[in-house]
Amino acid sequence: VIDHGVVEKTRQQVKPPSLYKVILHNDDYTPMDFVIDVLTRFFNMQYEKASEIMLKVHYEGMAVCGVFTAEVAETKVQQVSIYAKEHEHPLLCTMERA
Ligand code: TYC
Repeated sequence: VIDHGVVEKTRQQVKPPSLYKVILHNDDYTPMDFVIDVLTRFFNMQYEKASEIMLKVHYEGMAVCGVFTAEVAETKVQQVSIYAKEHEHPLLCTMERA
């Protein structure tokens, strides 16, 4: 019996995207209500979850607000930074590889 089927060997060429943690940092000046507003506005959190994360940042110095692909994480960092500047608050938002 002769098998004329085509032999194909494919590489796994689609790798999962790298993920990034978006981090909020504490400072002494940004009002607590503003941080809660940021978390509800840009991270789609309910008020209760936003309050919890805000307090974690306040007491522990920083907290992860979410984990995203690079482009989404970069957009979140930009949106938060611009929004904080517009309101003249020193709130710092950064990202790091998850
Ligand atoms: N530490 C701030 C205050 O006491 C509140 C605060 C929370 C600031 C979280 C920044 O990412 C932050 N008003």
